[in-house]
Parts: sequence; structure tokens; C-alpha cells
Amino acid sequence: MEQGRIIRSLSGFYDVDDGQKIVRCRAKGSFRQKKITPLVGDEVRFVPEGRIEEILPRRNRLTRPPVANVDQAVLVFAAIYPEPHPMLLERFLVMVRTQGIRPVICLNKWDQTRETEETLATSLAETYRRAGFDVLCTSTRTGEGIQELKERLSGRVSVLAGPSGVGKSSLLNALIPGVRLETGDLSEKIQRGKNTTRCAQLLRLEEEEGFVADTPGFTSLRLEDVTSETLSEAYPEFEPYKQTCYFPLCSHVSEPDCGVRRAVEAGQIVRERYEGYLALWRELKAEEQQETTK
Ligand SMILES: Nc1nc2c(ncn2[C@@H]2O[C@H](COP(=O)(O)OP(=O)(O)O)[C@@H](O)[C@H]2O)c(=O)[nH]1
Ligand SMILES: [Mg+2]
Ligand SMILES: [Zn+2]
Repeated sequence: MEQGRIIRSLSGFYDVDDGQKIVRCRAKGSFRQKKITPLVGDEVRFVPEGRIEEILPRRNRLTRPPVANVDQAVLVFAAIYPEPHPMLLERFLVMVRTQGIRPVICLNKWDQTRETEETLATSLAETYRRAGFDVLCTSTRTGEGIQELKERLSGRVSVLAGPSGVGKSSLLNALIPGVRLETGDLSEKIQRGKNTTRCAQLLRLEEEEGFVADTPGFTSLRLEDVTSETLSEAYPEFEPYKQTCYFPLCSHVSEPDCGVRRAVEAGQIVRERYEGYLALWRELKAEEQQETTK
């Protein structure tokens, strides 16, 4: 049996790269019964006739976009249009942290902003930088930030994620000489919900010795593998203040004498991040209560 990595998934077929060649495979029949779905990024054992026999243990996985075994996730939004979606960003950061994946925030189409003008994108950049995130402002039109993005991708396996139409495929076209990913006209995309990128695929960065996945866009994201009790683990900046909460199992929502809320008031924790935590905590709590009354 041979071993390789799934680099592309297209309606039931998987292209597996063993380092020398790419073999188009189907998944073994029993995967379907066991509800096992191979993902781009999976290390698999396969037979040369084109059948995946086994998926090796995953380091991590995301459901949206569907990938496994990535080091880093670059969440891409457009600066102005389509308008950035702060709670989608927040959800995505939680999912990424929960899976132990390094997050990078990329605000593309920065050419659409003006230096003097405050926009949602400029305030997001400022907020998330203050919260300690790596935030890049890029443009495939002017080339701004492309070199920085290249540096982040170097030597890592990354995935570009985000809504449709923000420029993920365009960024990869700018980054990787010779690839020509299909990009889409925006008005068509928004009006008809068109997704130019239909499949996830992993591309090799030759000089930088990394891999990067282009993925179809998504606009909603369900929180998985996280509960109201574990949510705060996705907020590493809360960590130093948790020890000063009066209640050992403090949820940092309404308990008295909460160290996290004190730190928010004192400006030591970025308020927008805490508000994001609160919104997601309430959502998880409501879901959990529904589960128990079912
Ligand atoms: N103004 C501007 N438009 C861009 C930029 N990057 C991509 N676009 C345009 O945005 C549209 C969507 O791009 P695409 O790469 O298909 O987005 P994807 O759906 O995220 O892969 C296309 O019309 C691109 O030409 C940019 O940096 N600035
Ligand atoms: Mg695309
Ligand atoms: Zn607390």
C-alpha cells in the first residue's frame, strides 16, 4: 500500500499526492457506512488502482472550510465589499484556536480603503492587532501586503478561508507563479450566490516550501467541539486574569468579582473580544439548554 496526502477533493474523487505523482482515488466503500469523509490535507494509505483504504490520524480538522492537518488558517475578508462580518471572524478564530491552528487575519482589497477614512475594516485591523493577532492588509491590485503574506505562508501548511468574493483565489494567483485559479466577477457572485471555487485544493509553494489551500467561500459557521465551559480557552488573552476570579468555575459572564471582567474594565483585555466571547457564550448556553430539555 502507498501513502500520500489528499490535495484535491471533487465530487467523490480525491487526488492523492505521494510526492512523485498524483493518483486519482475513490474512498473505500465502507467509509460511507461509517460516515468517514476524507478531507483535503489528510494523510492516507491507498492502493495504486485508486482507492483510499485508510485515513491516518488527524492533527486537526476544520469543517468549514473542510481541511485537515493545517498549521495555519488565513481568514480573508474584503476591506469594503463584500462587507466584513465581525461575528464570522470571531467564530472562525474560536474554531481555529480550538483546533490548535495558528490564525492570521487578512484584510484584502485594501486598495478600496482611504487613509483618512475610518471604516469597519480599519477598526477591525486596529482591534485585532491590539488583541495580539497577526493582521495583514493586502491588495492584489497594488501588491500591498503580498510579500508579508508570502512570509507567513513560508514553510507551513495553510488554508485560506473566508466568504466568497473576498479575493482568496486572486491572492493565490498573485502568490504562486504559474497558477491560474478561476476568480469570479463580484456582482454575479453576490447576486446569484456564485461560488467560483468549487473544491478545496492544496497548492505547493515552490520557493517558500509550504502548502496552501484554496477553498470555496462560506458565510456561516457552526461552533463545533466547544461548549460554554470550554469557550474561554479560545481566548488566550483571558488566561492571566482567570486566576483572579472569585469563583473557580467562573464563566466571566455575570458572576461577582470576576478577574476577566475587571481586566476588560481596566482596558487590559480588548472589549470587542470580550463582547464576542459573551455573544458566543450565550449562544452555546442556549443550545445546551435546548439539548437538555429535548
Ligand atoms: N479591488 C480589488 N479587487 C480584488 C482584489 N482581489 C480580488 N479582487 C476581485 O474580487 C473578485 C473576487 O475574487 P476571487 O479571487 O474570485 O474571490 P474568492 O471567491 O475569495 O476566491 C474578483 O472580481 C477579483 O478581481 C483586490 O485586492 N482589490
Ligand atoms: Mg475562489
Ligand atoms: Zn471570571
